[in-house]
Amino acid sequence: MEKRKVVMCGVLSLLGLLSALTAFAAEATKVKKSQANVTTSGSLTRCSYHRSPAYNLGFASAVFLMMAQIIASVGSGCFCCRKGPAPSRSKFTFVIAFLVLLSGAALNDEHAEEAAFPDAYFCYTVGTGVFSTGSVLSLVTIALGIVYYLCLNSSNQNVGVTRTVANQGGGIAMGQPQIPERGEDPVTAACPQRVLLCFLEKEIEFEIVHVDLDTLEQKKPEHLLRQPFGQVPAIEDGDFKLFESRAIARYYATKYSNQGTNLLGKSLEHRAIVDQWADVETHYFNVLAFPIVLNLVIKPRLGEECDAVLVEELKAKLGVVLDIYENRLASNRFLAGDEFTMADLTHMPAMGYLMRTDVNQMVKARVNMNRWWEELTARPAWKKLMKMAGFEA
Ligand SMILES: N[C@@H](CCC(=O)N[C@@H](CS)C(=O)NCC(=O)O)C(=O)O
Repeated sequence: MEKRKVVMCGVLSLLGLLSALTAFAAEATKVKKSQANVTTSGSLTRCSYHRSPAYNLGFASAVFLMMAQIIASVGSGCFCCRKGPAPSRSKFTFVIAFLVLLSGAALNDEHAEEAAFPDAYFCYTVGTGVFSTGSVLSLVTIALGIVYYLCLNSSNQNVGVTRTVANQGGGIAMGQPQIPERGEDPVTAACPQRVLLCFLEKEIEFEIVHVDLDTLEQKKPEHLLRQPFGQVPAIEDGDFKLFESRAIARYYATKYSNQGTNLLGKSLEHRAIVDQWADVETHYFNVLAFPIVLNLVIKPRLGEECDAVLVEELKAKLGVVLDIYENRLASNRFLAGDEFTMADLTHMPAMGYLMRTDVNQMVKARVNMNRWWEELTARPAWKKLMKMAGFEA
């Protein structure tokens, strides 16, 4: 289990234990009926007792419980959503336990009350077992909270997705990027990979915040503030926020034009050629490559059926596009000329996935495309990205 999950479960268990122990202590020290002083003088009856330790203990127990509930909700990133197996049940037991503990505590405060009708008078003290019930309900609430937190934070090794947060201060070059170790959250989604590849080529320092597609974390209000279509990636660069992987890559390539690989081109004309082939990727290549990857890679992982007929149609159309690439690469080392640029980079994530399917035959059959792809995948930035994606050791 990840360290943060272990810490979270530890904190919640500790708070649960404290809540339960203080509630049991309140049970042991509560005002008993025999300790209430009932006196009658004339027509007036008076009930009085001193504040017992159960007042503070019951109150402390309710506070520990509330802290645990808030921490579990914040940790799950979900205050009022209904996903997961236990949210509504944990809220129900929380409310009951909280009210039982608070009202039990209140009935242990110093008390003095007079009644004019002795026959109708009743001296209220907390009944036996009230705090114990609160204590058990606290434990149940926190156990459900832990289950809920773990469910909403379970990471899927195959379809992990990334929200990328740039972590560069004041536009100052920060030297070598810090490559996050291959951990439990590999960056497998193609669009975030485009941005990461740009960071790696440009030697930009960054921090990754993973967004779990399996639990639809990308559709949560806090993520929609960054990406209103409920997708990844999105970046934060100080106060500046941006979504759309291609726009993000262009933004960083421009902002850090003086470091790492020049991805944008050297002259007005060269930049226009780079843009032209980058646009070809968006409008001719990706519209075919994406649904092929969806059907051949993503759907089978999710246990969904692949549309084989559609894939064959898409492959036929992709062949025409690849012929144009083959022709271009016959006289150019890279798509926009002699140098590796954004035009090549932007193809790489989807190409990487296509090459893991039988579409790789279509590339291998084209000599220049094959040579181009081998050169692209030999780049150190790509190798680092593949490690982060969990594809290579
Ligand atoms: N045009 C967007 C596409 C973003 C996109 O399709 N992201 C996928 C992952 S590659 C995603 O978030 N899928 C989850 C979903 O649509 O709910 C970009 O390039 O950023």
